[in-house]
Amino acid sequence: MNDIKQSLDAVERLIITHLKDNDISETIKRASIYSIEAGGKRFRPTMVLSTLKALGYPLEHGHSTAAAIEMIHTYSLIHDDLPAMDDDDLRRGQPTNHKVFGEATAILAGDNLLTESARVVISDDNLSDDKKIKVLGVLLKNAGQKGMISGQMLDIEGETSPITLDELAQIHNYKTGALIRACIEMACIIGEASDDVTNTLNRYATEVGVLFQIRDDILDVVSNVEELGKNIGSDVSNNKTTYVSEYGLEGAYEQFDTLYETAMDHLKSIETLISVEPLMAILEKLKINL
Ligand code: GRG
Repeated sequence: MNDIKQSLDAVERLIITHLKDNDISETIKRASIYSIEAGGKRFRPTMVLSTLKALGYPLEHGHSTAAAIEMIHTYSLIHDDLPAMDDDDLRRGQPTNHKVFGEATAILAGDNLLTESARVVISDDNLSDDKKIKVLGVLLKNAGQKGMISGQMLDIEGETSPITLDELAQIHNYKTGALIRACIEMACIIGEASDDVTNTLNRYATEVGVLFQIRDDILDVVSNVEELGKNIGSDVSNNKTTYVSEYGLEGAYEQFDTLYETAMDHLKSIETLISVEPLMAILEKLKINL
């Protein structure tokens, strides 16, 4: 087992142990743990840990931060699935939180994951108070009105009328990009990266966020096409603006490849300063199944 995988297991245990420490509400405990245990790729914790590995810093120092970002991500998915938002029945291959526990409990489970994420970082004995404050500042900024929450609001407002590609990019930049950027920025604080390295890694993080979204849009179409037994490229069926609806499937693949090379070049520009391989591996992961 490699060190990132071992750390991801430790992060998982940290989240569950933290959530189990609730002798007041068994229901909140079960509902919060349910969505964490439902699975997921753990992409954001992997980004935190891979950045620390690249910086040559002990991975344990990133465990609480990796746990916190996954808790916030999971809360956002629970709330996104609610009837008032996307009204989804399945998430991570399992019934959504509100389908199992009811809407009121799902709202509270999401609130709980958000709130407790900060306490996980605060409880970390590996981090100095200075690092904790800086990490929490970045985490909460990107989760809140300067990040994911405003992105989600823009997305909801954009559903009622067609949006431009620039508006779409802005929505993604906040809705999904913000948490991804936070992973790198927090790891740079913990791993004491130089300003030069931090700046380059922040650019790389923005590119990873966009790659993540283009990939999601491509897979959405490809899996729908497979499901419906249709001919790839013939149909971008709903009228949502996506990278595929704007550029076509081939165009979206091209956008992906171009950005992938740019992100690789950014990493290569600092390869004498840090070990860029774990961050290159993230880019390679994004290519899998495309
Ligand atoms: C409700 C506050 C609030 C925010 C919701 C991120 C978000 C904001 C909603 C998710 C909607 C969505 C499906 C976006 C597409 C890209 C995305 C974030 C997919 C889910 O992330 P993955 O693929 O999921 O990392 P796993 O399950 O692997 O963790």
